[in-house]
Amino acid sequence: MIDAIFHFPTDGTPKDCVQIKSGHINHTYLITTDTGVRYILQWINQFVFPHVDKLMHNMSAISEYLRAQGEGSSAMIRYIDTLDGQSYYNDGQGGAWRIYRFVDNSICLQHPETTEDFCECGRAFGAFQYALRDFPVGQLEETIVDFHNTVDRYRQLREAVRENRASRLDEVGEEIAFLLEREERACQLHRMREAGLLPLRATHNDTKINNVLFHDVTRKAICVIDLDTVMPGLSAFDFGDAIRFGASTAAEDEPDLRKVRLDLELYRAFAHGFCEQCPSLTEEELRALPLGAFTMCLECGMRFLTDYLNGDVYFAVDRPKQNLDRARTQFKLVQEIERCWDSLTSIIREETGV
Ligand code: GN1
Ligand code: MG
Repeated sequence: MIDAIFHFPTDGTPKDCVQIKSGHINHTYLITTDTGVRYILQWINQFVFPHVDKLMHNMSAISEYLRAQGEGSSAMIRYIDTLDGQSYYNDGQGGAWRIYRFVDNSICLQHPETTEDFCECGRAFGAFQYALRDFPVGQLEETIVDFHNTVDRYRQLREAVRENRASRLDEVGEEIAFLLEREERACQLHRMREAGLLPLRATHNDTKINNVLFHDVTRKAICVIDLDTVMPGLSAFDFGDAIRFGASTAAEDEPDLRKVRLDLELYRAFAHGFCEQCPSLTEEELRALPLGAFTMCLECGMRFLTDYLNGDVYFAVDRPKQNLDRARTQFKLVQEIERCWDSLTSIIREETGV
């Protein structure tokens, strides 16, 4: 049993502990007590999130706000304070831990099993964004500075190329050329954000389908989870990141690129659910959604490639070259988006009238 759990009040004595292997940053465990109550225990990676207090501040600001709005607003899990009243447990050895009660009847999908699942995922993230439409974004701490600043991500790539810490540069010439050719377009949303051409929203920033809890019987979304990266951002990022992960026909680290395609029916299903539940999106925001998909695939691929060059220090890997495979699937998706561009824009038009 992991000692950290004993620093929280639990119903019964912790008995079983199983690690849940999803996510590349934090570690997650399912704990069951002798009275059959289940908890999710998480170890927060402080290399990635050095300011755990900022992150927990955002959680409580958002949950208080949503609760005050009452019924109809997006549901949220509740973290449980430690026995001495802290929002997380500091184990004194660099580890920060937190828990919440497992949500009964909930399941987590690694991939949409039907288009309806993905439409429902869109509804969940759309509703989340809509519930926070008037949230004062200035109250949010930036848990990771410059998280979706694509200009800065290019700077980090160039630094990794210069330093070539893991001596892997020779392998990735083609990938680097691919990124440099697309730099201007990849940075377009960031520049529009800086110029104030798109509204700054409280965005989730990690909208993979496995960050939505579904009801195991009804398949309706219960709530969105993993709010560590909720920060001021663009709606197109949330839309695009969900498409990046959920509308791909293959796993994020699939080595056989022939299997990686963009599924337009899934794209449409997500767009339908997202826009239906987030009627506050402006016309400019709706028009920016396809560019959000392009930007998120490219940026995420660039982050995987940068980490590969740095020696896999950020994203957890369980085999060699996994980060390179991840980068390549993202670049294949970028090519798919370029190839299907007209369909992507007309689907948004058909779904929203814009
Ligand atoms: C990371 O750990 P996970 O899977 O929730 C990453 C996201 C990436 C994602 C790629 C804080 O999220 O930004 O899109 O991997 N989170 C952080 O799968 O960097
Ligand atoms: Mg996550």
